Amino acid sequence: MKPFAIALHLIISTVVLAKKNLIIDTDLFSDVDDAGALLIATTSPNVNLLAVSINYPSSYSALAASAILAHYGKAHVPIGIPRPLTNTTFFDSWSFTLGEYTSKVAYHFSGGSLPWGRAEDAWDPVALYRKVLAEADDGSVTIVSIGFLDNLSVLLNSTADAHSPLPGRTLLARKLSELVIMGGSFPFTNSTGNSSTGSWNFAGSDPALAAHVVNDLTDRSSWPPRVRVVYVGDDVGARVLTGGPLISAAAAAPGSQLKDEDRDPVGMAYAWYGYYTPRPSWDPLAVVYAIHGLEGPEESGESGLFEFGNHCGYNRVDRRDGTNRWVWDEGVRNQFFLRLKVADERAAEVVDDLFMKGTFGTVGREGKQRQETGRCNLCGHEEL
Ligand SMILES: *[C@@H]1O[C@H](CO)[C@@H](O)[C@H](O)[C@H]1NC(C)=O
Ligand SMILES: *[C@@H]1O[C@H](CO)[C@@H](O)[C@H](O)[C@H]1NC(C)=O
Ligand SMILES: *[C@@H]1O[C@H](CO)[C@@H](O)[C@H](O)[C@H]1NC(C)=O
Ligand SMILES: *[C@@H]1O[C@H](CO)[C@@H](O)[C@H](O)[C@H]1NC(C)=O
Ligand SMILES: CC(=O)N[C@H]1CO[C@H](CO)[C@@H](O)[C@@H]1O
Repeated sequence: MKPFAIALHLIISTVVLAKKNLIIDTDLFSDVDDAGALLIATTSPNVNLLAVSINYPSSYSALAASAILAHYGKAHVPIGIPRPLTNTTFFDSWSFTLGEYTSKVAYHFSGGSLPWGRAEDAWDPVALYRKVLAEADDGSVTIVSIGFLDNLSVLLNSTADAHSPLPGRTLLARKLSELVIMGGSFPFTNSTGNSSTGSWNFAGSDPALAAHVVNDLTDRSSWPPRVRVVYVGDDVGARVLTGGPLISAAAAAPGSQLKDEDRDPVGMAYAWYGYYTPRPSWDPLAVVYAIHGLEGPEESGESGLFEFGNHCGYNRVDRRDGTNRWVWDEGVRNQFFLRLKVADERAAEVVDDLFMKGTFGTVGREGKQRQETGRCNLCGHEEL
């Protein structure tokens, strides 16, 4: 090979090597940042998305995930959801300001492996996990949990099936490279008075199952130290408000010049859910870390986007209420909690940039609508 060809080959192999096998476990339902996280994961050139596991049983969650995956050209990525399915839609009984988006995305952007009305065709989440893990190379999979831990608890307890003879926990420990868990407060839940409330992802469904998964990870006889566990606490994304540029560009209000086919499902989701207002970035930042590590994407700058808040120890969740606290054990060196290393505004720019590039700037995207119409009024990028 000529030097140039060798250099090119090296670059290409590095890019191929850098692709991360990712599984996303999401409660795509009660907040819209899960949709933003899916946008980043489906449009990142660094990701090989193996599966999307949904941990909330609304049929609209599965259909919306399918619509989003298909829109960004990832219709082939399998989707799992627990049964029995309901047709529940989100209702904001906390502040009466938030809107519902999954049924609307599912209906208006219907597509992919689970088009409108076909939610029952989705995988059982645990069967899907077991299949995808069994097929992956050892130590090659990153799971990013951006919702409840229920399905992971069922997976841990699962036994041999057609996909693998291994118990769930052994299968996971063998295949995982990194487990990224969005949820918790670090180093501990601030319980003042009698109102100790755990983080949403730990307490919002079944705190005992969140405790089962998190506390199991400290069992060193089952979890090899090479499996890294990283917690993205509530503080990391809480004040990183994103989605604004995406809403303006791809989800302009009715009556604007924007053509229907140029609307973006995730932009519309942000518009519907937050009423045209940006949202915190808990889940997008968890996915950004899972893909890019501490440095973040190249947009983050020299110093990197995140840092670890600890050098040792592990997390402990209370099974009664989902509260958590860090145990500073010098003997445990594979578990970390994340802190933002840059200002909230800077982190927001990085996330918004990924949203915009994902929606408008992906080279070779198979997104069906734009491919058919061959145009994109709002794109500032020549590759489209
Ligand atoms: C949900 O809605 C679909 C479509 O209208 C219907 O076929 C299905 O039976 C409903 N499921 C439940 C649990 O109500
Ligand atoms: C899995 O097993 C543990 C006990 O080993 C139990 O506490 C937990 O509830 C089980 N998970 C599910 C989803 O049943
Ligand atoms: C815990 O919360 C209380 C009330 O919001 C606050 O005054 C206190 O500073 C907090 N403590 C810590 C350690 O964050
Ligand atoms: C906590 O609960 C106890 C007993 O239920 C009650 O007497 C006390 O007033 C409560 N404290 C606060 C700060 O709510
Ligand atoms: C929150 C939730 O829906 N958890 C489910 C995870 O998956 C198992 C079965 O695969 C269900 O029984 C749980 O309800």
